[in-house]
Amino acid sequence: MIKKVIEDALNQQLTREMYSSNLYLSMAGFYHSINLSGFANWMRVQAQEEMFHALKLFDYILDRGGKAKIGEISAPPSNWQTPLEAFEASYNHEQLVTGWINELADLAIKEGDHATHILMQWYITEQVEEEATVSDIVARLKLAGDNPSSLFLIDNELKSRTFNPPAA
Ligand code: OFO
Repeated sequence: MIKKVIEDALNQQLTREMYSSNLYLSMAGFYHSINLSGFANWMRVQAQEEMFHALKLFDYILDRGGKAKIGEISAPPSNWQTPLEAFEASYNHEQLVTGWINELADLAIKEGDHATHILMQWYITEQVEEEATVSDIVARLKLAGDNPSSLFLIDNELKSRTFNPPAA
C-alpha cells in the first residue's frame, strides 16, 4: 500500500503532466495559426507524450492501491510572440518538470519507497531526452533567425514526428 505522502505527490505530478499536455496542445494551436504545420505537428505529438506520462502515473497509483485524483489544471497561455519564444517556453517548462521529478525521487528515497524510486528513474531518463531534444530545436531556431527558408526547412522536418508510446 502506498504512503499518503507519496500518493499526494504523485497525484500532484499527474496533474502537472496533464497541464503539460494542455500547454503543448495550446502551442500546437499557436503554430497552426502562424502556418507552421510541422511545428504544430511536433507539439501535438508532444501533448500526446505528456498524456502518456500522466496515464503512467495514474496506472501506477492504482497498481499500488492508491486513489488517483486529478487536481485543478490552470489554463495554459495561448499566444507567443515568435516561433522561437514558444519553444523557449517549452524548454523552460521542461526544466521545471525535471526539478519536480527530482524532488519526487528524493521523496521516494526519504520515505523508503523503492518502487516509486524505480518509477522515477524512468521519468528522469525521459526528462534528459526531452530537454536535449527541445534544446536542440531552440538552438536551430536561433540559428535560423529571421530567415524564412531556414524556418521552412525546420518546419518540414518536424512534420514527420509521430506518436510512438515511449518504452515502459
Ligand atoms: Fe515533458 O515531461 Fe512529462 O514528465
